[in-house]
Amino acid sequence: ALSAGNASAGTAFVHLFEWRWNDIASECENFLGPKGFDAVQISPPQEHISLDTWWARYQPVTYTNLTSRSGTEAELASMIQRCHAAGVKVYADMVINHTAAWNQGGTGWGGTPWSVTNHPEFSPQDYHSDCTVSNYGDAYNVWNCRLSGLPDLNTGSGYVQDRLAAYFNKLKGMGVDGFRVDAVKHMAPGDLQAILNKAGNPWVFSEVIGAAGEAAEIQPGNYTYLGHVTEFKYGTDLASNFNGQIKYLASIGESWGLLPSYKAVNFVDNHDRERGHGGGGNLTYKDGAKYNLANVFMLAHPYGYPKVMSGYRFTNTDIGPPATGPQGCTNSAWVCQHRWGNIANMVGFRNFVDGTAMTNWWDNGNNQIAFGRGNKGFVVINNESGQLNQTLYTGLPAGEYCNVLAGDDACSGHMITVDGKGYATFNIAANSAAAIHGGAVAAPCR
Ligand code: LM2
Ligand code: CA
Repeated sequence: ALSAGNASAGTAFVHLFEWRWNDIASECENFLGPKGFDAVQISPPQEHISLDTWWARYQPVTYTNLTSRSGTEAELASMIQRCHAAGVKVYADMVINHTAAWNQGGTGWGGTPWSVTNHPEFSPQDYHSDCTVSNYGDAYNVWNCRLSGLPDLNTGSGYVQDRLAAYFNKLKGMGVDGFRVDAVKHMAPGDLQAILNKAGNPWVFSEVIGAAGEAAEIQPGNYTYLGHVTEFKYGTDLASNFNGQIKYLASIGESWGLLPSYKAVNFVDNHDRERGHGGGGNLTYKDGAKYNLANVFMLAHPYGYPKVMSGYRFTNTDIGPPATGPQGCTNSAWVCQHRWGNIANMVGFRNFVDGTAMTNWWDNGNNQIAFGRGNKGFVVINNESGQLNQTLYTGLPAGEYCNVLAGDDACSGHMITVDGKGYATFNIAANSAAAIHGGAVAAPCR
């Protein structure tokens, strides 16, 4: 957590996928901090292969030269400081299961020559013997063979663990607050545990994609003792219900086979899923209003530690980021989901209602729902193509509340009146939502 003097502890974070360090620093100052985002997940900061694909970032060339498409080590260090000053934590994406493979060799982004048989930082004995990940019924195969042909580091070796821990420690020394660990399903839990121990046990969330029918040892629940774990089923559950009937979301949570809420990093989509990599079935920015509403639901509902995806427009699923940066999200080549008014203002909602349970659920038996968070906030979601007109019990104290989803600024939208008995009337257009909370009320506007 950040030290005293910073914004209140937050509850949700954003992945600024393929953003440059300098652009992230500005975004922390101009938007993420003011809107109450807890943290930003950044693209992998290590040196990677030179190729105009986003997935080049997942092919490490060195762990010591922190020069990447996002910028230099000095720019990385400066960004971390500027984000901290804005009250935003930084989570680095750690690709430690494997090193580069593409074309068997080349020159890294930072100028380092490399090849599969002569890696700049590891020797042949630092890798598992060559075999292919091919049988998800066999944990040994998934952990110790090559994922997509990528040379598989022997993460059980003390030497390899020391080198990888040194990478963690370097980033920690620069101020990184936590880590997304990539491809954790492809490492034995004990291997990652040893690496994290050598790195002083930082806050992490492990990327483990659960799938029925696969080996028990590689399921997400086997990694929760190391920290948070990605909950991929959350996003596909949201998609199937937003494409079906959202009334069923009344019970989403552990009873749906999801990880315990306090261990889960949940998301509507991520950088892989929006491209159909590693599976599909998620809503993405291309789904427009439905995607927006799914994010509103995620941020309003108490489950998990949600992550908002924010990337760039694409048709080709391999292509790297636009040549010019987002420029404060004025460059439309970037989607900037986190700047969509509805999504960002729900971060403020989530921060305000933090610690309260879901209350006062209402639905129309179909695709209109509403629920409260204790007596602090209330949200109404209309996932139908017709208007919603309802007077609902909100549980909130009487007052004039700002509909934080009606305008970019919390108080520029429409006002919603909660009467002395806790009821309010909502008139909500098709495929949109309304949200009110005690942190955004009329006169004085705060
Ligand atoms: C992940 N999670 O476990 C990342 O979230 C995912 O984005 C990564 O795959 C994966 N692990 C490995 O870090 C991406 C991408 C792959 C890509 C790899 C390596 O989804 O398509 O594979 O990064 O860059 C690419 C080529 C593939 C090729 C491989 C090796 O698409 O055809 O395999 O590189 O050169 C021969
Ligand atoms: Ca492995």
